[in-house]
Amino acid sequence: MADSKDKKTALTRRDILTGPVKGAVLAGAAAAIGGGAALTPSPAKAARSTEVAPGELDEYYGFWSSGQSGELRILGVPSMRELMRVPVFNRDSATGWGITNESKKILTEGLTQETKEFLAKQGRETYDHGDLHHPHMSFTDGTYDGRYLFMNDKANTRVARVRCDVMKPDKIIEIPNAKDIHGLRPQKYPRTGYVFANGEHRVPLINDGTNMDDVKNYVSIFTAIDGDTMEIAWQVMVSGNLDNVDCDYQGRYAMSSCYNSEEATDLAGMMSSEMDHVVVFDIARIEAAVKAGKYEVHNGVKVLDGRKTSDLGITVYIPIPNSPHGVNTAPDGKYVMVNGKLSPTVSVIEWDKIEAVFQGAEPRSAVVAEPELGLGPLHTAFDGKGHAFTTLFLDSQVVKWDIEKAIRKYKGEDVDPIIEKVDVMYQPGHNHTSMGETKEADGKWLVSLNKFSKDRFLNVGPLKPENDQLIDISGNKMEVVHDGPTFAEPHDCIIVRRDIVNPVSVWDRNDPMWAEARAQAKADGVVLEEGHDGVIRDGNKVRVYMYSSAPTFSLSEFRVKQGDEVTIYITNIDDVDDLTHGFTLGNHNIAMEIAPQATASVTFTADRPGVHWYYCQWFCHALHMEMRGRMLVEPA
Ligand code: CUK
Ligand code: CUA
Repeated sequence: MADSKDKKTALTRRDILTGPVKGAVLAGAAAAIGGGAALTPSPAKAARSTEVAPGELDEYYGFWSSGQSGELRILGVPSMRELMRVPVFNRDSATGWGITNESKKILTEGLTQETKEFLAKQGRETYDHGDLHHPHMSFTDGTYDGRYLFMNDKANTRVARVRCDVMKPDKIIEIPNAKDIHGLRPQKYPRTGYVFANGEHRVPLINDGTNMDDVKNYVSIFTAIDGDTMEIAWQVMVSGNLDNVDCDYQGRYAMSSCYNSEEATDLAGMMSSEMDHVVVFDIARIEAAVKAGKYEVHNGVKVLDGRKTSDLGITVYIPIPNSPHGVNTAPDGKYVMVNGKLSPTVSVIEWDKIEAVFQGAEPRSAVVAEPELGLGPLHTAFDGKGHAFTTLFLDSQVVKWDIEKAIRKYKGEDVDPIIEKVDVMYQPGHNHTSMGETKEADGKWLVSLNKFSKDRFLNVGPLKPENDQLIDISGNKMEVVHDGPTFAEPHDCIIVRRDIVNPVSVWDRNDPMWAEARAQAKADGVVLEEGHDGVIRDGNKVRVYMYSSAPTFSLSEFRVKQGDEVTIYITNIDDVDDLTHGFTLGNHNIAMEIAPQATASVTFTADRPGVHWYYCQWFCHALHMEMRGRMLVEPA
């Protein structure tokens, strides 16, 4: 029995980091890192408090991915309090996402025709899950503008947009031709603009089963989406597996890391070569090629050839050691970091040296530094003061280093770019600094999203939470100041100054979210805003309109016949901050949220004769339990 007693007798990493041996171990680590690394343990220094007192507000919004949970999460930073979960690719029991007509429309209308047919044969309208890795905000002039959040679904090859005014998705599109969207970033300048999305896995471009063994001709697909319309602008075929992406502050390029330049389909093959690459996309050259008609149309999308063998001149390939992963542009606008993953290095590329590569210069001439930082570098964040912070997955550390010193070292000077390493618990993937992917990086906080929590929390069984740690980077020494358990599985997050994000508290009655409900009501002579109610029969279709006003539904009962197709429209006429009602119809698989001034609707077949209660499931009033009514279904 591996119990906690056993653990206490052995020296765990936790003991090392908190116990009396800490100083000795850290001193040893300093020696191992070598000269220049100031790692002498400081006497307990008062880190900036992460405590945000009851009633006080956080300084930053954190937008967190949830990986295979499929939702977007909103946290307050620095308290790390989870504020909201925004269902996107998943289904949600609390809000009815995936149940209401309004959410189903968003979840289904962007699917490809082929997917709709495939799912229909499975008896489904849309995918039930998603794998959300990368949430990023829209930009204007190099910084966040508070309009939208964009995010990918790796599992079902989709990209979603969330409106920041109401924090709900308004568009979810499936990307044709590509397979499994992983890296995603919005254009930083002049604005978003494009949203760039990497199709990770290689498949035949015409993937109809006729050419499955022709592995050499598989392609991965880079997609540019118009962030305003959520339509696909163009796609580029690429050599190698696309992983992560970022773009510059000049609006000229996007850059994707590629592992498996070998283009193998098994692990040994994918690892056989020492060098992989990044691929750089020249946006103006691509737009010119589109204008000149140098594309093929596949599934309604313009696809250009940007493979190594292409002579279109829209991409260049820069060799990078061993399966690079994260791509992160520094806030100075000059450099972009490509994280080595299987190589202990981060390759620093100067954006200004890329045009020469397009004109024929040796591709590696754009690399201006390649510091060796530690084992398993995955992602890099910035403080806006010339420092970079890289996660070391295998070393379970974050390393702080000096960008200019790394460049000088690459030129041959005897300097050590590494400033400090801090232990994180355990195995970090992404990290992110406050405003760190904008030109307004402010160097206050760093979040390390750790894939393992092991012994950091009470044991909850074999499946453990992740551990998101908050690090104070405002001083000379990095200091881990908070452990934040999270459920599966934050890959990435952004930390946005709160003045940039300004959601509403009450919906606008004319919101486009329920435009179809409004149009149907109008056709039925019902004015939703005026709190009309009633039951309209239209053949075997029945439309039930009611409004909610704490603590009542305007209809305490309605009657339908077995076999009717029933649509229930509920408008919450309460105009009060935080007065959300709900509608749950017992044993019908129906529940939905109706926030102040919103309308929500749901359609089902009334196939269970008898009495069924509907009730409000969001506690809204002292008489909340009494907020209910009966659906009477007459037998056929
Ligand atoms: S990826 Cu998960 S740790 Cu999907 Cu951004 Cu690097
Ligand atoms: Cu309305 Cu509870």
